[in-house]
Amino acid sequence: MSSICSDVPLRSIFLKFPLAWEKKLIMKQACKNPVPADWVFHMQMLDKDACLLDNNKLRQRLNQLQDLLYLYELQLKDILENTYHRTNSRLFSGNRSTQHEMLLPTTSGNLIVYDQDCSAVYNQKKTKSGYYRIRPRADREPFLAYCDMSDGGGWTVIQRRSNGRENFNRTWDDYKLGFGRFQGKNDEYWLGNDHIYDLLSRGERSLKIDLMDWHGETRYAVYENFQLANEQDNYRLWFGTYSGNAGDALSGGSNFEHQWSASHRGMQFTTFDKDHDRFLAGNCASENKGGWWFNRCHAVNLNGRYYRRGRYKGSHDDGMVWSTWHGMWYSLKYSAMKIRAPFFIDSESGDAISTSVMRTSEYKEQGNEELDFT
Ligand SMILES: [Ca+2]
Repeated sequence: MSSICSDVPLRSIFLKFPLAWEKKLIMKQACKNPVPADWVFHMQMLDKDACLLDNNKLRQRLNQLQDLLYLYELQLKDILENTYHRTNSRLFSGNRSTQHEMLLPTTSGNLIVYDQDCSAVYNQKKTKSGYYRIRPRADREPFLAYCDMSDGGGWTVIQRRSNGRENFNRTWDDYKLGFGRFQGKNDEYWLGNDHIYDLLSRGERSLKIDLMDWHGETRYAVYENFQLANEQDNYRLWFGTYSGNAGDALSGGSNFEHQWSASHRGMQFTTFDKDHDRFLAGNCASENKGGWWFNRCHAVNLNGRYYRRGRYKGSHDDGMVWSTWHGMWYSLKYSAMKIRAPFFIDSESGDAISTSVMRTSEYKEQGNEELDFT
């Protein structure tokens, strides 16, 4: 007859009674009352099954933890290097399984905490310009935006034109959701009216517009109290006091008559497929080749056609216009619209654009052609 005194199942019994005096007691009891061989065999099988089960569970858990580690390593890399992962990447779509969430220690919370805007990113001592994933509203998905950390830092770029590669003659929905490339520091994009609205609705905002012409000259305009209404009010535009050296074109210029028909203050957003402008006989977005807060029609058309020579001709003043600087028939080379919390305000000129934009000669060297999106 086999005895439990010398058999394997003791290991599992000992695991449950780890103290030395407990083990001694068990040994004593077991050796006093030898156990029948079939019972020992049965216990051995149970012990083996339990071991296998435990082993499988541990292995499964290990795999899950390895997956999680991989996931968070990638996310960390995403944040640290500002690399762009397209939204179709499941890793970043927020669709992590609930099982993963449940596995997280309860004290850790969400490991990825997104900053609400680029000012918040800057305040986290992340002072390198680049693309960051931000989340102005906790109940919406985070999204990428270029954070301009020069020029005082903390700017969230909502629009950029720099090379004419992106089509800005787009639908309401495109302007609502945003479009363009979010990779290179000069990539052209529109952040999206919903995203801009969410950023602005967090509080009063300052808007700064950096401009460059085809001679490399730069100008800027700053507007206090930049606000948008929501989509129900067609993203109606509001802005306060102007400062800068580009001229107050958003208010329609210095001419009072022009202001009445060209000021963008209080205007709703118009695209070629949704007309909310004050031009009764037509659609300003169709004429001027981009979505904007048109009056009848504009003194600023920064989402207009990208002409590569500055001066242009046409049946409509559809270029990238800032009328108070170069007039209606000059299309600029570069524009960046960026917003920031007012406590960040300083009115220094955006020197950064002179280094971040290619010079005209470089464009030509690279064989860039004028793109026509009409
Ligand atoms: Ca109209």
